Amino acid sequence: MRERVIGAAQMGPIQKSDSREAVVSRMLALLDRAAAQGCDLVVYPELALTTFFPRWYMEDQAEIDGWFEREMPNAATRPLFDRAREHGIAISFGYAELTPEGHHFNTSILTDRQGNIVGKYRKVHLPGHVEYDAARDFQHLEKRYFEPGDLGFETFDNEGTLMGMCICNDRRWPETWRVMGLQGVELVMLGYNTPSVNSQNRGEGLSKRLYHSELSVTAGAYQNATWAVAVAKAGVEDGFPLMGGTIIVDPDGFVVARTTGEGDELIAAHCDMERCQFGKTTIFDFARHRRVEHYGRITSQTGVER
Ligand code: CDV
Repeated sequence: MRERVIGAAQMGPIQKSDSREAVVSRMLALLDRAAAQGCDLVVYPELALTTFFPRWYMEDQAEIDGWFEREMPNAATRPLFDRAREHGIAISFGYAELTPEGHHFNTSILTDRQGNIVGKYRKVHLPGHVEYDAARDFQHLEKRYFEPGDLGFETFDNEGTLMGMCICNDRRWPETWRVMGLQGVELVMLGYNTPSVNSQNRGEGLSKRLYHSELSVTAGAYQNATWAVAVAKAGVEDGFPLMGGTIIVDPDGFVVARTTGEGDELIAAHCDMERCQFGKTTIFDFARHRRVEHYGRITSQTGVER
């Protein structure tokens, strides 16, 4: 399939007390809307099945593990896989993964249109901190609850489209996009939970936060000549606001569809994968133009050095 109809299924807030089943029923409603619009792929947010639990400081490992899924699909999510198969829609969504070996990851999966999982990604760039931080307006404890992903930025041929995933903070790192760009990626899917307020700078303002998100995604799409879908979980979760700003971006870096609110909302766009070819064969023809002899610092160093 070279032309895909892609749906971005923004989700409104999920409260701490909401069950997985209640959340999945909202995801099903969005999926039905996507089917009515002819979508063949639907992308949901990061940690789509629960509230953004890393804002809560927890010490009890059993309580922490309660936010994680031990298998996928499981009893709560099976209806989503079944409905997607009935509609012939591929899906991608994020969840907290607890592996049989006891590892904890912030994960996204991708299915084909028959409901088979054909791709998995585990978040590499984990923001936040490990211990309770009284200096912040609120906590962001991803570094406490998750290990950095161990799967890299793989791409997957999903029924003729080369797809890759990243998650939330990953979108702000050009390395994320370029590693997928170097595999010829045609569609990057990502979900996010981005607080509307900067916990370390409450004066920052929502418009700047929305701008930085859109800037990251449009630049990543343009510089790698790929379609991109960035999907928010938005609205106020137990008093903590998350921003919206869900967008679908073309390989020239232009936004072709965007949400308007902070609730459950489905947007869709016709995305011709052939449109990636112009950028990939001209200004971003990597084989002709990249100068790797000057890029050593990218992989040999993390912090700033002179
Ligand atoms: N879930 C996230 O990764 N959120 C980060 C916030 C903490 C800045 C983000 O990059 O949106």
